[in-house]
Amino acid sequence: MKFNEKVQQTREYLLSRINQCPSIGLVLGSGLGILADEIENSITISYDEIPHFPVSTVTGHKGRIVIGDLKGKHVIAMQGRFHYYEGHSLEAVTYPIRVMKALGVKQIIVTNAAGGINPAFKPGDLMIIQDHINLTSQNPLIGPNEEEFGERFPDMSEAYSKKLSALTKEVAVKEKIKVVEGVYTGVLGPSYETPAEIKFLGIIGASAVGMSTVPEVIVARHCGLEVLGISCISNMAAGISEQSLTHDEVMETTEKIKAQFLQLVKEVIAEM
Ligand code: 6GU
Repeated sequence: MKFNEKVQQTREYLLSRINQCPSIGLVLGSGLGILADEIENSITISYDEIPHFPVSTVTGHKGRIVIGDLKGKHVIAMQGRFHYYEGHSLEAVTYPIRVMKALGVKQIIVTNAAGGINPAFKPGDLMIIQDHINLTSQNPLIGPNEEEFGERFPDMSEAYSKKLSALTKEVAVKEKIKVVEGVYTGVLGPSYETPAEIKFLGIIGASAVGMSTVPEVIVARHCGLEVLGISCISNMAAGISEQSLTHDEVMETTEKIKAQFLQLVKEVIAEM
């Protein structure tokens, strides 16, 4: 079946379950899925019910979408995303972005847990993503161009919306939430980086590193979605702090920062 036909079938199915189309999409990273629990008048659909949707496996990811109202906006949230390191193709990893576009979404907020490389960062910081470096040696747009979605050579000169970043900074000041800004580097994982790799990433301009977001943002820009990216700095990367890295530390820090993360994103949505 042709790619766009698949997306249309997924869209038809979701439309049959909802009564209003979302305008904002949320991709919720490790430990940040709780934002979806705040959505009102919500309809929850697990990924395995949705035609052509991949199924998630990593712990801390629920694997469902929640559609409803948040701060006066109609939103669609992915609680649990797909990662390349799980063995999914990049087509699968980015499929939900195409589905959001097909449902009428105009803006997306992508969130993740990331390792801090900028030595001024602290675990628990919220970082507005200014830009990214794709270090995956992969690109989700490889293959015949999906003309229905966008052009062959999409511009990435403003991958992350300056307008939405500025809005987020304003909201953070108003809400007295500390935010930092920086460049997110996307790698494949699943092993964390060595200290030498982190030193290299720092030299090339990375502020933080993680295993998601880049493929989704490439596909989002291809189809013209406006993107806001927020990283929760869950730990410092290898060699930046003495501590060795564990997924448990990532989950513990996100647990602590949850309240501020929720408040920030909700107030931003209110102003979008
Ligand atoms: Cl240190 N590295 C990567 N690749 N992903 C992470 C991380 C580090 N910390 C949280 N996610």
